[in-house]
Amino acid sequence: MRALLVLSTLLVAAVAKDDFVGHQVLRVFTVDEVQVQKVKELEELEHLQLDFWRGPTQPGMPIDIRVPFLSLQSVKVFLESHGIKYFTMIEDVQSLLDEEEEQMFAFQARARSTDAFNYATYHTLEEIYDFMDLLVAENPNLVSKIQIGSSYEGRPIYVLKFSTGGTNRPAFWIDTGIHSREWVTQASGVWFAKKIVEDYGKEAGLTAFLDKLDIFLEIVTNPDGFAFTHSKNRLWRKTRSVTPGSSCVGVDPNRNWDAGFGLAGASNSPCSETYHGQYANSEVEVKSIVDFVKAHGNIKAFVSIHSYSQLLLYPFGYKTDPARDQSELHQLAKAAVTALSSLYGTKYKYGSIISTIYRASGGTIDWAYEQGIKYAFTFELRDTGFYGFLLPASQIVPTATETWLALQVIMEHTQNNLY
Ligand code: O2S
Ligand code: ZN
Repeated sequence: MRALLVLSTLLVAAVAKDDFVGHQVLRVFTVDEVQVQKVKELEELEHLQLDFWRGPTQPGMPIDIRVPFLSLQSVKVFLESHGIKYFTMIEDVQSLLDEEEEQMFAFQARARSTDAFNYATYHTLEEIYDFMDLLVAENPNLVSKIQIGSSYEGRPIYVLKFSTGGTNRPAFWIDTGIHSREWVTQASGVWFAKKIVEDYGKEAGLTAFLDKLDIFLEIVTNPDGFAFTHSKNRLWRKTRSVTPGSSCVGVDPNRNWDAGFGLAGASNSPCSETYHGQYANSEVEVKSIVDFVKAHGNIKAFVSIHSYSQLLLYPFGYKTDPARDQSELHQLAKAAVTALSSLYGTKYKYGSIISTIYRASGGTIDWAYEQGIKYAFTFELRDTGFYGFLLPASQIVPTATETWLALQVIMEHTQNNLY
């Protein structure tokens, strides 16, 4: 009986989702470099199991940390003893997760067309993959689905191609969801796909664009991670690959590209959320894009979408040198952000990665830019931290809609400045 009990407890633990009861997200404010260093010391204490939603950068930049219930006391005492100010931004992470799950279940019905699809709720991997098939079936002359590879765990990796013909036309790349927990990004990717088929032939700008260029859209760029956010841990960021010799799983797919790979701005530790992996392109989810982009050879813009913080960023992340096209990229970012804000007043900051958030090496758009793809941008969508990764589903459509305005500016500029 006892053995049975132990066994069933183990089984439940293996199958059940991780819970975040009593976990809080603290927003921490540092005033000087000494305090920043103190917070970095916290980051090194693996037993606390802290999850830095926004890592320490310069003094004055807010730091967001998810703190498990059992670490709350020690973290708060540590901060207070060093005179570091903070407040509790999310009181109980689990209660937000419960609301999110309830919302998803209320809209579970399987859509039989993309018109019936609910864009205002979060979806599972299966639902998004079904959506892609519906979209292709409904628009066979505009949309096709390309499998560019298989994930570490064997899931197909799909890219949607929007094309009105021609051969190897100049192309515009968009990916969402490379960090699996950034759910508003995959949800926005779905919305963009529908928007493109709706507007083609109706809206002059997009129609003209698609008469000259193709669009590639990878909605679920990290399928294993995404499946894991649904089945086990809503806050999983990395891939799900196994590192020999470590019990920690996953590589940060935004530190795994061959651009300043392994330099400052990524972690050597397999347990870190920013672990760069054993070598550049070790993650098949990254390698599949690299191979695809190289084989294509005519991609002119590369936009990689993350959340959260409301930023529009361009290279570089791994070095302070300005990009050769810095002034053009800066002007373009400004125009894009202005368009985005025009809808609901959502405020974005913009600039190079390293000057705007932090040093980050091995990143997607640094690689794209160094491949000669001039219009390389990363978005960090809503919000600025009130919900962080747990953005309520009611904000999906507004977020996607305003972001589309910014994308249109970048698309039009790309179209008018083909090189
Ligand atoms: O850490 C990250 O990968 C950031 C973006 C980088 C360009 C620094 C995402 S999570 C927004
Ligand atoms: Zn991200």
